[in-house]
Amino acid sequence: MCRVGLVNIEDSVVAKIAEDRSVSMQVFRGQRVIVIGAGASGFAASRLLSQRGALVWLVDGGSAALSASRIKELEALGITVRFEFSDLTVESWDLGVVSPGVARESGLMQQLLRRCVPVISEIELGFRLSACPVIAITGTNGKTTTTRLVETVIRQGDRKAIAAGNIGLPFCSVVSDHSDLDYAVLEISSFQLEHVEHFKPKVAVLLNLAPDHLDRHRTFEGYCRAKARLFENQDSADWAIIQWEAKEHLMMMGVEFGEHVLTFSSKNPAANVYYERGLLVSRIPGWSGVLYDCRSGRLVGVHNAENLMATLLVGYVLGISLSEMRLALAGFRGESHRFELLNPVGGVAVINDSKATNPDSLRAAIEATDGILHSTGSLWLIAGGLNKQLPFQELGSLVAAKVAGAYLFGQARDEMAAALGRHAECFLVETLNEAVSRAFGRARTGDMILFSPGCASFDQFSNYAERGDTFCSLIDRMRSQSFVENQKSAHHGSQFDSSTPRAGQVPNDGDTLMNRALARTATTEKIYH
Ligand code: UMA
Ligand code: ADP
Repeated sequence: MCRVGLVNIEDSVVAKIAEDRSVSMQVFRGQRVIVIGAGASGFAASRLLSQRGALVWLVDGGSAALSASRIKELEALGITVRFEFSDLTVESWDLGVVSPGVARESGLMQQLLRRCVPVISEIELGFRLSACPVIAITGTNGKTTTTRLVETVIRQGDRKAIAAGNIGLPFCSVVSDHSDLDYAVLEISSFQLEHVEHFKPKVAVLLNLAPDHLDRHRTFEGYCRAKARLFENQDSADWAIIQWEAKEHLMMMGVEFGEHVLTFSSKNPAANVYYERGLLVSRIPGWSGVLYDCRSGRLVGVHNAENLMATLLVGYVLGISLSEMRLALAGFRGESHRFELLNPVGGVAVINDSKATNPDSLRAAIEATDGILHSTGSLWLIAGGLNKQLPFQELGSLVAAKVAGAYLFGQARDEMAAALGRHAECFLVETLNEAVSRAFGRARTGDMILFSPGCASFDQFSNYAERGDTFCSLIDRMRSQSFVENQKSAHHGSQFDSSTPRAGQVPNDGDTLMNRALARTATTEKIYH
């Protein structure tokens, strides 16, 4: 039984969850289960299955994503770990459990599907073996932020909740290690929804839909249909919380929703909760009026207002009081690498938004500078990386209106310049290091440098976090150079051209640290007009 009183979800329903799923717990005992993909999900799924009495094989078609000690840990539990394909043909399996990164087309999956072995996702397995209500959050952008927000709001007071899923901690790990949760708050990717069967969140949230992961889903429609699977098993005891525009889109595709649907929107005041000049306003009977003033928190931008609206609606459905939610949100600092305001350098504001890995998140970041960039300041964008075959053309008018110049690096730089070069000056550079140096060469006091790549990181970095950390280190270096130059300035004030103050107070003597850095990169630059 759930320990908190739910206003809108009946306690009897919550009690039944444990009952229903305890039946399915028996099902795995003695079953021969093959787990595909030896990464975090595969490790967690194998361990959980072994705990529940299954005979488990963990196979991987690539190199080990697990350390030798983790593989040993699994082998000690009696789990067979293999990195060859050939093993599959000589065994028979009752069930396959697939990691999210393994596509249907992969060799291992094809072998199982050809042999008609039923396959479920790691999330589905976790769901079948868990005993607490699930709050599931998906969308193209904002999943991690909203998952953390919801976890924070639920934990305010004496409620036990853990954020898991695509956020990094596999749901199966949570099921193995925690039996006393009030809620599991799951960030759910489109990949994780590909092989669900009974997955049925008590509260399902869809934040937005924009093109992403088309390499895996082939079309935007295929991607949207994968996301819509979040709602497919919901019934009259469950709740769907959906961005107004995403709901309209899915309904046009013929997707149907259950009885309890709540909408939110930053653009459409017809939604149950909407955004109006910094305020989040509800029109839900019995819960109407201003819910939250976005200016009282630390999250910047209309995109974050949408994340907050979704969070407040989850809290409403769970029966958490507004005062409790406001208290929780007041302390929420945001996640690293997501429109993260760094300390300014030489009067130039700097934002690290390394987690922006698609054009829509880049759009959100440029729009979010509105509230914080001084009206006379210029916006210098640093973007690029590995494009996921997504279009940048639609950003043209926004870039024309807001961006003074863009420094483009990585594999996608030519493509981005071709799309945006008519709308703003675009400078092609080889690396992030060069982009930072050149942007600081142009930025003046009152300007802003926005690092929002709009692309994946894998062409030059291991992941978005390494890319963001690299950016922050480069900014730290700029800051210390700025300090040195300022010290020099204090001693030789006349050396500096005070009419054109620049980031780091670049001296005009032609031989400064900044100028030397610029000289190193000048040869690689092309300018698009
Ligand atoms: N592998 C195969 N065959 C294949 C593909 C992969 O055998 O065809 C093997 C690889 O060799 C590797 C293992 O599978 O050893 C990796 O499995 P995985 O890619 O599913 O990675 P996990 O470590 O299990 O991490 C997954 C999610 N990864 C992906 O969806 C790609 C993590 O999301 C998630 O945090 C984790 O489960 C816990 O739930 C990451 C992600 O990038 C952060 N997600 C995408 C995103 O956010 O855009 C969807
Ligand atoms: P996800 O887990 O879906 O990738 P994150 O919260 O990690 O989402 O944010 C990823 C990127 O998207 C960041 O650049 C962030 O600033 C941006 N972002 C966050 N919320 C939204 C939203 N609701 N709409 C558009 N962009 C968003």
